[in-house]
Formats: sequence, C-alpha cells, structure tokens
Amino acid sequence: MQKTVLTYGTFDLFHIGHLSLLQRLRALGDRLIVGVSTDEFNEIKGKKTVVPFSDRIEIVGALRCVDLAIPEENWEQKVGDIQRHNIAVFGMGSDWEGRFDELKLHCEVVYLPRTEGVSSTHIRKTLKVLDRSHVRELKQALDLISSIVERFD
Ligand code: C2G
Repeated sequence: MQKTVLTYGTFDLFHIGHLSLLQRLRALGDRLIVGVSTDEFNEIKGKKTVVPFSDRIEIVGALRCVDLAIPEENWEQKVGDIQRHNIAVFGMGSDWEGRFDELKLHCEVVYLPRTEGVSSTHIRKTLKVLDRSHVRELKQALDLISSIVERFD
C-alpha cells in the first residue's frame, strides 16, 4: 500500500527552504502531493506574492520529489483532499506547529523544522534594497559626469 504525504503552501520565489521541506516530507512516504495556494486564496490569506499561481504550481509540479501538485483554493479543502488522495501523512513546516492538529482525526500530522535564514519575504526585501542602492550609484555616477562636463563649459 503506497504511503502518500500531503502538504500545502504558497511557494512564492521558490527557495531552498521550500525544497528542503518538500524533500523531507517526500522521504516520509512513497508519494508527495502538494497543494499550491492560488492567487485568490493568497488574497484571503493576506499574503502578497511576486510569482503568479500558474508559474508557482508548474515549478512545484516539476520537482522530482513532488508526484502531484494541486490548487489550494481555501482553508477547508484539506479533509476532502486527505480522503480523496488516501493521505497517510499531512506535514507542514514548524511555523505552523499545532495549527492543523484537528487533521489527526484523518491521518498522521507532522511539523518539520523550518529552514532558517531564508524566506520569500527576505528575498523580496533584498531585491528592493538592491534596486534602491542601484539608483543611488547611478545618481553618484551622474553627479560625477555632470561635474566633469561643467569643467569643459
Ligand atoms: N518553509 C520552510 N522554511 C522556510 C520557509 C518556508 O520550511 N524558510 C515551509 C513552510 O513552513 C511551509 C512551506 O515551506 O510549510 C511553504 O511555505 P509558504 O510558501 O510560506 O506557505 P504558507 O504561505 O505558509 O502556506 O494551508 C497552508 C498554507 O497554504 C501554507
């Protein structure tokens, strides 16, 4: 009997923390199914994303450790998904510790340690800073060029 593992997430700006979690979840069974939050559901979650749902689900679905990627459209679909896919283990990262314990009525529930030092939010903020410092460098270069040009006037 195949042991199927289930998890859900946004997986925006896919990074090593996401990959590490999915690989560890996959290692708990024979198959891994991942529910990827739709853009509409992220609105409900109050979560801002950079990468559109169509790309996020294609990236997750293409991973060697993922057997099936499905849309996550609401908070309530988990029990139905567990029954439909005959899920043995539901798992999430430790930032969700305790939040889905009611699912223990239907399958094993595990929370695995998050990967510290990386998050989509941090990546987004880093990109924003890079962009701003780039503008500052451009401005400094422009000021230098202007001062040189003035000498030739
Ligand atoms: N994660 C991790 N380490 C990180 C970042 C994320 O282990 N550095 C894990 C999270 O704990 C989560 C999964 O990766 O289990 C996906 O993270 P998000 O894309 O942020 O998912 P989230 O928005 O928390 O959505 O119904 C559940 C929700 O859809 C979960």
